[in-house]
Amino acid sequence: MSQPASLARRTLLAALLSSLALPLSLLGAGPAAAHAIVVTSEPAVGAALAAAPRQVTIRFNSRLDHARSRLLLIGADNAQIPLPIAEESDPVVLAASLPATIAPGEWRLRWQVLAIDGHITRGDIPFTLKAP
Ligand SMILES: [Cu+2]
Repeated sequence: MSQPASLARRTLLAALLSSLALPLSLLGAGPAAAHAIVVTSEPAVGAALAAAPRQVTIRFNSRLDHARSRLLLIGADNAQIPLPIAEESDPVVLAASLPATIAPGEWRLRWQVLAIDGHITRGDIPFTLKAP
């Protein structure tokens, strides 16, 4: 009678351990795998544009929380213009309209995004608007 009982206990223990193993392995793999980093952007890093873009678009490797992500346009004088995040159906894309007129010169697009894994990443995309 003790044999089946201890077998049942070991089976239960094994089941408990394997149910723990999945969340633990997800925790181990998640942070490194899911940080949002830029895949492509429009304008691209270092772009020299002849005309001011109407919209900026940044594509990431991970789904974003758009409500908790930010975009700033920073001029050569370090003035910061917050850009309202556009409604975007693609969960990995951050987009915003630019002000109607931006002056020729050096600009930086500063992004900060919250990925769905809960981690915040940020970076700059510098570009130049050439004088006409
Ligand atoms: Cu992460």
